Amino acid sequence: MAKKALITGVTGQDGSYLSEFLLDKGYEVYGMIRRSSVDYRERIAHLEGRENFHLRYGDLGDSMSLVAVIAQVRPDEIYNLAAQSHVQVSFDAPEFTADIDATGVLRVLEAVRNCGLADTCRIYQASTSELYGKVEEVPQNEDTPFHPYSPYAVAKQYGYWIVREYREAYNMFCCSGILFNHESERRGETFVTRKITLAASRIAQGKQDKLYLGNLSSLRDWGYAKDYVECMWLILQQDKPQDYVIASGVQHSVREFCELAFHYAGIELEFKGEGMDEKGIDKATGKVLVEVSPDFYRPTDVVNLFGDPSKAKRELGWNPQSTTFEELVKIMVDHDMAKVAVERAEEHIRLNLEEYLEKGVVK
Ligand code: F7E
Repeated sequence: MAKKALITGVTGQDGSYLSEFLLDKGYEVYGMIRRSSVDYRERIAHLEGRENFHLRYGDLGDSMSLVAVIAQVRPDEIYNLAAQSHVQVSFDAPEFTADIDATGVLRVLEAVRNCGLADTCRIYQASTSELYGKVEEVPQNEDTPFHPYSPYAVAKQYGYWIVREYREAYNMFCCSGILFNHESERRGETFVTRKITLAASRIAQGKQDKLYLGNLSSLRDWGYAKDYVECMWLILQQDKPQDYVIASGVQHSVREFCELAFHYAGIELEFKGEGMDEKGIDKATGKVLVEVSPDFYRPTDVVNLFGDPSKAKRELGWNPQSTTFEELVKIMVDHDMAKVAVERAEEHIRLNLEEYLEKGVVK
């Protein structure tokens, strides 16, 4: 019998890659989605209708729906990826963030217990490097103390500890993957990497004049999301439930990400000035293409994330460098250059059609 996996947050970047990964492994995959009048299923549209891929309605804010889905699916593995995952948004919606990212985790664990699956169902919790926050050591590993530095991180810290508590109190097989930033061509457009690769592609093709960013000096450990979902699965295949840091082990600044993305889009940038006056200038034309805006600064910002993935390498046999930073940026820029080119072609066709309709060439 095929194993059954339930993925919350299936419509997100990680949910879509994990679904593909588990389907390839022969799993029966159940994705949990929320009812919405807006279509947000773009990332999983290609999977809908596949024999082993099913969607069920449920919400981390609604215990009854979780119990109903879990009782019906009776999963062997649950991947709890659903969250309010935007750090900046968590300052504007802290209560909602706490409800979903903290209490939501508890609701999943309790639903599993209430369905009588505590001894058989393994649970993966999407934890985060944001727990290290205002970092107390560099690089960060599984023993580094936490210092959460946003409402998002504080909520996620509850999620992390409640998973540990259920592991110890009820002997449940539940684990956290402490994932550092992981990006891809499917990344949401308001996270800094995707915002940059899309803007670089639009600027290179004459569809945007400037990119406004916040803290250019912020340091991150960026990996490829497609590689990271394999770890989620590996963590649940171990003999003992444990938590793991998943990171690339390489650190870059937002500024460096920007320079490389523009380079792959065919523009050589150089940064001049400091703080709010820093600007990214096109070396060839002297035009200012990147500026700093206070709108993208956070009340408290995490500025030095750098993961040590030694344990994952050693115990999971995982290669943190199977996609390098340079390859990641290139994959994202290539994708967005093509996306912008298609948008331009569509716009061109639409404008021509409007003109032909006006002139009566086509009716
Ligand atoms: O910011 C700085 C910003 O929003 C990265 C989530 O997946 O990873 C993600 O959280 C850095 C921060 O991701 C802009 O201040 C500068 O220092 O791409 P981000 P994040 O906050 O690191 C962790 C692991 C998670 O768990 C989260 O769910 O970039 N930054 N200028 C900017 N950030 C944004 N978004 N926009 C800017 O214009």
